[in-house]
Amino acid sequence: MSNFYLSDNLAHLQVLTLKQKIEKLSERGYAFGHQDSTAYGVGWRYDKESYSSDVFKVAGKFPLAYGFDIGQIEHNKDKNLDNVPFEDMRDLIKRANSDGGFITISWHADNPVSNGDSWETTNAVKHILKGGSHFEVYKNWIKNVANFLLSLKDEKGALIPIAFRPFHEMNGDWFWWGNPHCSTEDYKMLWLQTLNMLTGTFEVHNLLYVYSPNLVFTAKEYLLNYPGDNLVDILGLDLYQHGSVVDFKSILKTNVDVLKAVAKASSKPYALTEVGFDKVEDKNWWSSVLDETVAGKGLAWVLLWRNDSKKHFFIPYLDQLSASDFISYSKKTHVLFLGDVEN
Ligand code: BMA
Repeated sequence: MSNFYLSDNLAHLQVLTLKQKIEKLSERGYAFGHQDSTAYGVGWRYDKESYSSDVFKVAGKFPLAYGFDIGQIEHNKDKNLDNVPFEDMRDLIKRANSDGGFITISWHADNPVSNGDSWETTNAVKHILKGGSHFEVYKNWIKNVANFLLSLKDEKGALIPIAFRPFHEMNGDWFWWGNPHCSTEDYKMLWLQTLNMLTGTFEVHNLLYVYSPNLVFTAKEYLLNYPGDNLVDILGLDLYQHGSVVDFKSILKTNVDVLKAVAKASSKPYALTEVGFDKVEDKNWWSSVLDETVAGKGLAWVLLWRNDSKKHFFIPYLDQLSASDFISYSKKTHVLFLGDVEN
């Protein structure tokens, strides 16, 4: 059931249109998504001359959902934490958008108190809330985030709508915004403060807000840090295979069922905002593990993580063990790639 409510009540029309596009496509299947898909892959990097993706190299089609990460924009750096120049990222976002794809952005922010990276877990959340010692530092970071988001314009000069996914996997212990390092109240306050700063102070109105915990077993766990129905547009979930195929299928099923139940109760679209099996060491992973578990569940998109190198990748490269299954999988009519839905 769709509704017109958005977390940002001044959101531009194209934000609502994106939400509706996402809802509509989820009636037919799920969008296939990939992180940094066109920025680099195994053995290559984008160089302005050639536009590609490991998804395209193997399956002959581009993804429908494009993930990017703005970690390091907080310091106004030229490149993100994985060495993608922000200038290129902007061009790739424009291209994906004009081709009919949609964009989701995560933010592996550094620790604002210790200046370590996202995985440096010195307590920081309470210090960046209003009244805290690092509030001004944080505000300045959000200004840099806002400037980047406001620079994403299409060829007609209209702002590109983005499914923004800050402070993800907050129920894990690996990021400074994770549960052991801040209370759930402070997490929710951080979400509200960030949304208010972006929309109010810096007038960013091209975002849908996506909430994405990691592994859960119950709806109660899923909702532990949930900022509220009026502050979230899309419900997400991140989950990776670490153990056996059998275990992962059962965990994935539980997680998708929880996600679906919570999302149905709040009438919001839902997605697997990160998923994958690093190095895909299973020949039939795409058809027999991923699709068999997630097909027909009403998910809006399923986003595989990045293809960094032969040591860290989530999409097969040519000749990789799972490449031929990936090709069959990509032909399924409910797995939606670029060109499969009307712009
Ligand atoms: C992680 C890994 C890291 C990367 C980070 C942000 O899951 O892929 O290598 O820096 O995501 O993209």
